[in-house]
Amino acid sequence: MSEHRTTLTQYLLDQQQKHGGGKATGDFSGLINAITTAIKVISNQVNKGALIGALGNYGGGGDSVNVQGEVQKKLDVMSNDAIINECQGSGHLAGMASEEMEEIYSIPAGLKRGKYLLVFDPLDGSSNIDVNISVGTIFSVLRAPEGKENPTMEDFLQPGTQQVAAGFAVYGPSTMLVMTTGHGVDGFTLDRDIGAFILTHPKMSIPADTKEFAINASNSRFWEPPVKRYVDECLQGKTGPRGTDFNMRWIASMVAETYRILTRGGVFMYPRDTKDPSKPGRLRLLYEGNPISFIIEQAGGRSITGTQRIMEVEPTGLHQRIAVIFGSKNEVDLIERYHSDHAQGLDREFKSPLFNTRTLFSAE
Ligand code: AFP
Repeated sequence: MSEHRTTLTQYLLDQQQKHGGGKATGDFSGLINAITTAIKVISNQVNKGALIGALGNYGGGGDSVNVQGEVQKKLDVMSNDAIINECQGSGHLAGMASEEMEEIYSIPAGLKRGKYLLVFDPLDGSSNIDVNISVGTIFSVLRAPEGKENPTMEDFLQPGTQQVAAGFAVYGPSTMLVMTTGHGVDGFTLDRDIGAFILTHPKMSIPADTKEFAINASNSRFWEPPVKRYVDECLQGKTGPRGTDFNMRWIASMVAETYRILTRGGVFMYPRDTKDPSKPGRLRLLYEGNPISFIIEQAGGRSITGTQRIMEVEPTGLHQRIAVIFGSKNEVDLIERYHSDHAQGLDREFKSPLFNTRTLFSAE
């Protein structure tokens, strides 16, 4: 007899029963089904790649650039279209916003509106597509303002603590869906034979400690002192103040790093740096920082800018960037303390020759 398995559809019905307070209308479940249908479409497109002409840059001869000033990949646009097409007619949304679209997307006239807003990065890590490294989709569900036919951009500017749900897909050796509705984090694997997501990783939890960190070390000369101090100590390993060796990863695909951290712990850092002082970070708050932070916190981890909980940052723009440091709680606590020490001038003593503490990165 085949062992019992829970499909995403059954999971949503169970969650609706458990947490819907008897008043659930099925709207939320309907929205998640629409989003995950789009994710299946994207998974298929990513999986086929060159076979369907999905590789390379969008825009034929002249490369097209998105609102971020980054060259758009064909799959960026195809993934954005998949989400718009699958979700706009679901009847559960009052509007959408995407990394790939400068303005918010209003639900076309004639289509039923719903009570949620959907914010998403249709394809995260897209610089990895042509080299066949895992990429993903990130989404965040917010409440739409009641009684407002067409929400404005300002209605999307909600802090991460207001999220109803958040999730991401990783298009890797398996297509995985990871999601939270505020009651823990659950992981699903796409069974292509039946076209359904199966609950395979219930109640994902991040170990509080880790010996693995992820950061793009080519930016080290731009890092602020607390980050330099933290990474320096990790690199000193057993010979330094941490007294143990660390491992380093950098996949340049945040969803893949996030999934690894959910599975075995770790720390991901894309901190504020001096490379472009006009930008407080590389990653975007509304459709990367907030949804990933919601999942990380729900799995027992922490997610900060260095000095503040990311989910408490008051958004000021649809595409605003944010510094991102998240993962194993005790490690993120330490990084936060190093930022606090620096702000109070307490870390200067560590530079004094007395302590003979040499940084492996050139001092600023
Ligand atoms: P792309 O989607 O433009 O590839 O950016 C991916 C990303 O936002 C995040 O997923 C990675 O962790 C980070 O950028 C990689 O940044 P670097 O290319 O500077 O390492």
